[in-house]
Parts: sequence; structure tokens; C-alpha cells
Amino acid sequence: MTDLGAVKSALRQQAIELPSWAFGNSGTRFKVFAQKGVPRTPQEKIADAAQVHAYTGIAPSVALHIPWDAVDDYAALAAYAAEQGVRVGTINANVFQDDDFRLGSVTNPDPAVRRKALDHLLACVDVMDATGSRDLKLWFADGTNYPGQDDIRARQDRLAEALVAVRDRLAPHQRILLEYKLFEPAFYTTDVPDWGTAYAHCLKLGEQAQVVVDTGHHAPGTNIEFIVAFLLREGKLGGFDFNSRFYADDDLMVGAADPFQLFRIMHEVVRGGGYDPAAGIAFMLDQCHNIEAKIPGQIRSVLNAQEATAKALLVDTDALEAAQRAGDVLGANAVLMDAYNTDVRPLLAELRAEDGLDPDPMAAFARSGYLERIAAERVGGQQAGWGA
Ligand code: AOS
Ligand code: ZN
Ligand code: ZN
Repeated sequence: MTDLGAVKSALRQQAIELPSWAFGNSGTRFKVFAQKGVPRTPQEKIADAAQVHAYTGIAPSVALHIPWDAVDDYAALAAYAAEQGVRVGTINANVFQDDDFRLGSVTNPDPAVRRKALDHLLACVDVMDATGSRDLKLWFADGTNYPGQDDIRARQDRLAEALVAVRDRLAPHQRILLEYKLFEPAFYTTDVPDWGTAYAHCLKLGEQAQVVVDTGHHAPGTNIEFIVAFLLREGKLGGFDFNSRFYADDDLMVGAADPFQLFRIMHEVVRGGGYDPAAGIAFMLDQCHNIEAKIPGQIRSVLNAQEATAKALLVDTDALEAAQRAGDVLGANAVLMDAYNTDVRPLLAELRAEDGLDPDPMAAFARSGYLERIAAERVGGQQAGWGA
């Protein structure tokens, strides 16, 4: 039997980090649909993120993207976030939106471009110092489009060199989170295409470098929970970029396309000790709300993650282990499915009520009038910087 009190207190510890870019206008290369009231400044993005936390109680931090969220005074921005009831979380570097990076950033064949990319990464660590952020998330768009275009091995050497330089700049409490992605924007080779490549670089870099798993960055059919279990076991899972995919890197709401996959991932997280805050796993969303309202989209995503987590915490581990030891294939599978098939919504509503939150965050936010207010007050919202 599962102890519901223990499940509730574990759920109270949950922290999902929101991406600042989820609140800006976004789209595809075909069209960015502008929405009313979207933020015009990093402060307004933080204010919107704070709404998500206010209604869910489990989204206490916001990831920034530099230079999309560039400000003169990052310490002041962190103070502003604190006033809003949230904090600045992971700093995301951007070495993909400059003409100089056509052939890559840190892996570019031109040393001057490599230097420019590295300088940006180092500047991001300066931002972390000012905001008190622990993690620097590195995703590189680097790769090639055609066989022979550049030397695959030399590009790995250049990547390793840049990563070492960044690691050497970190304070002891700071980390590199290295993100991999199968393809896009590069279509032939990508310099960090998979967890194995990211893991190998992080292993060489040592304690301060960990792999981040973006759930949208795999080939169809990839068993992501296996990757999670493996990296956790090796002490190399740094965090997640949660989202859903149907086709490629769709950045849709987590738990929308495949809630069962999210449950399986969270089950491995719990099983591997990654849910313990001491494990330091960063549970982040990396999403864009191209056609749906952004703040409700984020609230829904946080709730989806919370539901999957509740189900994972409900797994009867004693019964599961007993069935596994006995070689009871169907019995073991049934234990897992029982947890997955539990409707956890009443439990989560009860938890919120106990904590002074509205049991229905979506409805409560809709009633608050916040969206109408920002639509009236904010004119000329910013594009997220993504999908232009
Ligand atoms: C890109 O595909 C990666 O998912 C990045 O983590 C992120 O989406 C990008 O840096 C924009 O925020
Ligand atoms: Zn990502
Ligand atoms: Zn992505």
C-alpha cells in the first residue's frame, strides 16, 4: 500500500521551472501569430510566470534566455523576480541567432567566430553570478548540412575546448547542463546529437557538467525513460526540458502528446532517487504556445507534470519489486498500470485546498481577469525570439 501522506508531502516539494520564452509570441517559419497582452520586457515575462506559480504553487522559478532577456542590471531583475514571488533559474545561452554562426558557434571552422561564441557563453556565467543562478544550459545549433562540409572529429575537438573553458569559469556551485538534439537546424550532422555524445563530454568535464534531456529531441520510438534511468544511475542527469512532440521538436505542452511516456519518465526519476531535491535535477519546461493562450498553456503543462508525478509516486514499489523478483511479468506490469490508471485529480485538488490554493488552477486563473488586464495594458508584445 502507498502512504498517501508521504505522496502529498513529496508533491509539495515539486518545483517546475518555466521558460521565459513561453510567454512571448512564437510560431513556425510560416507564421508567428501575435497574441494580445504578451510581455514587452523580461520583467513582464517574469510577472506572467509568477501567475503560473501563484495558481499552481509548484513553479517557483523562471529560466532566462540571453540575449532575449537582456537587461542592464541582472541583480535588479533577480530582485524583481523575488518581489513577484519567484526566482531566476537556469540561464540559457544563445549562440544560434547571429549571421556569424552560419557554420556553427563553438565548432565553427573560423577561430574568430569560436571566440565570439565562447565570449557569449562566458558572459552568460556573469549573468548567473548576478542572478544567483546555478545552471547554464547549453544547446548548440551546431552541425553540418552536407557530407564533407566540415571535419566531424575536428568539430568535436573545438566543442570540447569551449566546454572546458566554460567549466573553468564556473563557480563551485554552478553547473553546465549540456543539451542534445537529434537534428535541426543542422540536417546532416549535429555536433551534440544524442545523450551518448553529451554524456561523453560531461564525463570528461567532471562533476560540474551534466546532461539535460529535452523530451522532444529524440528519434520517434526512442525509449526516453531508459536514457533517464541510465543517466541517473551514472549521476549524470542534470535536468529536463519537458515538452511534447508528435513529429520533430514540436515544443508542445508536456503530457499532451503522450502522458504515459511522461509517467514512465517520472517513474524512473522517482525510482532512481532523482525526485529528491538533493539530487539537483532541474525540471524545466521548454515549450512554445503558438496558437493557445500562453499563461493557461503553462498552467496546464505544470498540472500535467504534477499529475504524472503523482502517479509515479503512487506506484506500489513493494508490490512491484515482489512481482519483478518472482518473474511475474503480468503482475509487475499491472502494478505500474494501476498507478498510471489512477485518477489523481481529486488528490491534487485536495492538496491544493489544504495549501490554500484554488483546487482548479485553470478556472481560477480564467476568473482572475489577468489576461484581460494585460491585453488592455500591454501594447506591442515581444516575440519570444523563437520561430521567427
Ligand atoms: C532547442 O531546440 C532547444 O530545445 C533549446 O533548449 C531551446 O529550445 C532553445 O534554446 C530555445 O529556448
Ligand atoms: Zn530544449
Ligand atoms: Zn528543442
